[in-house]
Amino acid sequence: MSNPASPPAVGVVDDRPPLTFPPGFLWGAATAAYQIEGAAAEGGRTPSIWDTFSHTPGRVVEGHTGDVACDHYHRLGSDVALMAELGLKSYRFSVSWPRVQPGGTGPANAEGLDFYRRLVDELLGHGIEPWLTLYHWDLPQPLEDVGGWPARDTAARFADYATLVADALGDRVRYWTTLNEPWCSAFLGYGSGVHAPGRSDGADAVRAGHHLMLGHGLAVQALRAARPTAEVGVTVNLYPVTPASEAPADVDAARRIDGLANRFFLDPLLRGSYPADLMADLAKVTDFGHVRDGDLATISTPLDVVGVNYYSRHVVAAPDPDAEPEPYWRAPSCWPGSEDVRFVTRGVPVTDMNWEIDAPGLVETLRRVHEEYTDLPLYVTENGSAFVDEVVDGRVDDADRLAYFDAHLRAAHEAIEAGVPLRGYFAWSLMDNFEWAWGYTKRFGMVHVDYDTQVRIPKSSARWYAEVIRRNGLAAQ
Ligand code: IFM
Repeated sequence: MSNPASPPAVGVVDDRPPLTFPPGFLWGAATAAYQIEGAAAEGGRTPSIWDTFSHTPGRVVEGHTGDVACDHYHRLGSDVALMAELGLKSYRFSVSWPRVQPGGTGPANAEGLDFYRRLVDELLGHGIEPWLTLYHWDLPQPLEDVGGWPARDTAARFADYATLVADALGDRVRYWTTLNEPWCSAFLGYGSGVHAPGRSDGADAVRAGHHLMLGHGLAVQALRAARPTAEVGVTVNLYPVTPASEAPADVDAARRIDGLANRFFLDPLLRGSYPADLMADLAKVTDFGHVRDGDLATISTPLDVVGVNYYSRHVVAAPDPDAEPEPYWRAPSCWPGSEDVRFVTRGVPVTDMNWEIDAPGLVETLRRVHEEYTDLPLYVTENGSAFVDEVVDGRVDDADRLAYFDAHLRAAHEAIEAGVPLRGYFAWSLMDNFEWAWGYTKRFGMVHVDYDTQVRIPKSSARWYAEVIRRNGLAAQ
């Protein structure tokens, strides 16, 4: 494969050295079930909250749904062959709960499990390590109908589901992630309501976050009981949170958002407690009466690995003292109790999601998790960017995305040199897919997908990444 030109821009002298990653570094790419599989009503699968949400007018841009998505359900063989061509060492995918346990309770659906068995066998046959995520946001709709994640019972249902999947696939899957980005499930799903199930209640969002973590802890125990040799972890999406100025009010705004975005999850999962300042911030939203004795011990059940998803940084400022009579923050918010904190843009380059590109933030994030929370092996389980792509003569030259990966891999290497036990990196995403409330309008893939024909075209970033994997590092520029 060719190694297309990498950043920086033409005319800029680049003396960056080649970088080599530690032996055995796990190079991968990630996807999620609802974003790629399609076959929404096939093989015994029943609706999840995302089927309901995406079929509700006005919820997803242009009314897009995951009904067909990338049709991966029917293209598993050729998709894995493509992964092998790119030289992936690992593939991180998620299991669709309503495909393997329709309705979210009761026995497993053999046809659903067979799909994942075939996927895993195909991966292993190509020497690609399967990395399985149990929950990437597709709660079976009947569980939402009886309360969803704000209801405590959902945590127990999740552990039952974990046992079904471990019994079926535990003999061939080594790496298990319980939840992907519980912040999104809780605060986008039940706070701002921009994600499924589209509910907007701060107290429900906080309860959902707690029960997601409780479900995680119970699932870790279930996985260990079913497969003592499994390597089990959780994936959190983390952001450095920077105050817009050194003014005490801005610094306090950063503390609050850091509490909700990062410490709400890191502290219970890795320290077995909620931060006192966060609980004080949330006092006007909830009395934490949903937390029962023993929950935090369950939530902090020891793990083998921690997954970090990193995309960008938050820069925040204190509430606007001149806010209008009907302040913007009356709208449903994903920051309960801190709705009035302002998110500031710095004018630095952004991706097509309007997210600031901030590679040093990855170093900061990984160092923080390692230095403040855990000695466990860390994996970047997602990192990537959406940009507008153009197919020209059958090629997609995605120089922006390639530069984003390059900068973040250099950051990952810097973190390793600073002592972080970073063991692997998964690009988000293997291929363009259903970007939740944005439907198919945002492209994160290293592989371009034509949604009319389902033709896949590896972009320049994919060819470049293949070369990175082959060298186990970055070439001198
Ligand atoms: O597409 C999502 C993914 O499902 C979870 N992490 C962030 C990605 C980009 O928004």
